[in-house]
Amino acid sequence: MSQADRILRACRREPVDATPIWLMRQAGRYMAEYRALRKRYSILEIIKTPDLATEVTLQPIEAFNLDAAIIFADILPVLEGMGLLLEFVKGDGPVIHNPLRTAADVETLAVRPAEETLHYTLTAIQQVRQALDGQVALIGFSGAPFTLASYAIEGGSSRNYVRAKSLMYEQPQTWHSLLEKLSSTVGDYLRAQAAAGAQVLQLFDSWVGALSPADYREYVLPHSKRVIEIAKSEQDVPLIHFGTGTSGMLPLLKAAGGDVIGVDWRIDLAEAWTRLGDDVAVQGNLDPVILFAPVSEIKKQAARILDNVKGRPGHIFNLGHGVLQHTPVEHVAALIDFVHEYSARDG
Ligand code: 1CP
Repeated sequence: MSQADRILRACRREPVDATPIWLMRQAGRYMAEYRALRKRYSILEIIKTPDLATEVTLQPIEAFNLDAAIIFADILPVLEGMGLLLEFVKGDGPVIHNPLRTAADVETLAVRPAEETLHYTLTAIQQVRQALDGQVALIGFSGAPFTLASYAIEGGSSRNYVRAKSLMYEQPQTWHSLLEKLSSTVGDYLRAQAAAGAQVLQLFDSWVGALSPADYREYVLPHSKRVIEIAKSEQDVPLIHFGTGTSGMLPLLKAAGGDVIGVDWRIDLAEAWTRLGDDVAVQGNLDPVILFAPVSEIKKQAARILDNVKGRPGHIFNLGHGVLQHTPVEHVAALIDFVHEYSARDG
């Protein structure tokens, strides 16, 4: 069974020879190869140059025994295509220079096809697919409407989402019109990534756990649902629906859609799966900080997760969120090999 088959089968809850593993943010600053390239190019230059994006996507594939690659891109360039001015400021993270505050701001946002605005990522996907030659699966991704709206309204990262939530409660019509534009754009972007060769899609709703379940249901769920419907409208590509801090709303994430639900480390994976039900796969859920612990502790914690789901078909091993900067590279290698060895099954 190829590594690509392993993860594609797990998405469909079919038996596999060993639990597939990939890591969110598996390319990035904890790798020397990435830091070397970042000395010469900004993150947006890498993302917008298909040869560079291809090279970075393949760095962790060459270094580790991963079952999937994730296309090197970011969730925020999609906002540029809609008319927002994005910059990654050294040390400060992303900044949107013209954040959305009013109904008039939202009116000006453009909804354009991904082939026009994000062609560089679609080209990179074609190149990576060719390089991987069917051995390792390729994952495409996008930010989800809520998480993107939070950056577009706040103008950057946020702790409490006061501006975003205020707009949601004070101007619900403006909020829904923004999320409709985002869901059309994001759904189309994911559809285009599958058409370009992405074999699995992941929808990152990283910050949606900031909402109560009731607010998620009212203000977000219909829009995420629409994204997933559009994403799968041409091809039945498996989709992973991911968020953090979502233990109290897992069934709502599932109701919005996805073949696989991403689970963070704040809940036992078996408990999460019980809440979700049998008819969906799960991804997760090691705390990214465990990778700073001694290898013996990493193995103990990874074994606990694997024991927790007892080889039940439909588990993709991952962290509960992205690999952190300064994570020891040899710990990442040890985790990946351990998950394969410990979960190896006959057949
Ligand atoms: O070189 C750098 O500046 C390093 C930081 C970096 C990297 C490696 C940023 C800036 N983006 C990326 C690439 C990236 N972003 C990937 C690559 C593919 C892979 O996983 O290997 C992915 C999947 C993302 C997605 C992303 N960007 C998310 C969702 C995932 C998550 O971690 O929750 C989010 C929230 C972003 C926004 C973003 N991009 C970068 C920064 C510093 C931030 C802000 C994060 C925050 O608000 O705290």
